[in-house]
Amino acid sequence: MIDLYTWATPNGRKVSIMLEAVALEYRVKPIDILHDDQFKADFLAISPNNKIPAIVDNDGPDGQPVSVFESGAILLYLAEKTARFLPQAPRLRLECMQWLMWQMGGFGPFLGQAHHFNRFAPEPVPYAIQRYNKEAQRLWQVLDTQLNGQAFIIGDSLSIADFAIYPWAARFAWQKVDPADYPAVAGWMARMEAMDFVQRGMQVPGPG
Ligand SMILES: N[C@@H](CCC(=O)N[C@@H](CS)C(=O)NCC(=O)O)C(=O)O
Repeated sequence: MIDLYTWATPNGRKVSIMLEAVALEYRVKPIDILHDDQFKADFLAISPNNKIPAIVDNDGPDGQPVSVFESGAILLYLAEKTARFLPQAPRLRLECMQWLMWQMGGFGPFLGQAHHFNRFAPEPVPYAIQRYNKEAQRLWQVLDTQLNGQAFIIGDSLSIADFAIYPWAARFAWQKVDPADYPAVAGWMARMEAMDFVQRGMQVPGPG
């Protein structure tokens, strides 16, 4: 059994989509980041950076419980545990790693800033709005180029790169992006949305 510490955010949903995809049994432990649950001592013991998501796998590599924080590390851990959604062929595996790192370093942190300045900043900050919306458009264009002519991020095989990127793309409205301007991404999003396990993962730990 895996305990998933999460909240209704793109980073959390990367992991719930993966858990649904591989059909591992898991329990959801909501961490309400709007009410500072992430700073409580028992959560800090699992997630030293005070952020969701984190997991505890009660059946870790040596049969003992193990905790994992950072969504990219969790996706890799689960992919290796189940031997699924991480290509074995060296070139494809390398490509998958690169797009996972691209998401972790760019199509996440910068979109998060766009979310913040478009929706949550107590007052409009035009410089920041312009900076992060422009970066969002650039990142979407990079993604559109990668997806052009192929079904998923890594050619025809669905991978943890798709699971990492999709929940961030799904929040396009917060980024002031119209998927219609990025047809390859729009087609890929439709393919992702159509999958049952993606739909289930996107509802964890609730709508929103
Ligand atoms: N690099 C981290 C980022 C995690 C992250 O930013 N989590 C946010 C929610 S999406 C969070 O817990 N925020 C709470 C806070 O900043 O206090 C990962 O991918 O796991």
